[in-house]
Amino acid sequence: MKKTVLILLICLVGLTFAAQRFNNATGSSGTTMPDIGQSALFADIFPPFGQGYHDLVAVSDWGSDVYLFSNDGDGTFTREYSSGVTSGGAGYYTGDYNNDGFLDLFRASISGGVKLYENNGDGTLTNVAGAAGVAHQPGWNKSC
Ligand SMILES: [Ca+2]
Ligand SMILES: [Ca+2]
Repeated sequence: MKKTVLILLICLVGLTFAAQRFNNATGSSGTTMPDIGQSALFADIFPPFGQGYHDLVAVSDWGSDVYLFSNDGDGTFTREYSSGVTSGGAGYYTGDYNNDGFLDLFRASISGGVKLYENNGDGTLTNVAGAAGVAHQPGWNKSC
């Protein structure tokens, strides 16, 4: 009896791991970028908020461009060109620095300094690094 239960448990664990596969959906999701990707994160940056569809921020210091994609909720993304976030970097970090309920973006860069983009809640973000006192950070900056 114990041997049968053990075999069933092993089979269930094996089926669970077998069901967790990843497929490359870059092309079908609309998130192709021509530059070498250096860092990326998923977060609820663009409206609508709170629906569980995290948006994508991908960046590279080598390409000097940032790729912001809003999640369409159907497995595809739309690139956001008018968000106000215009430059690449070594990485972005997200958090709600001003506690207004909208996730903001902090950009680190190898050569371009740091930027703090405050989320306006309407699909745009504003660089407030100067007002927040974090504009000039000499040297290489990197985020996770
Ligand atoms: Ca969203
Ligand atoms: Ca905020």
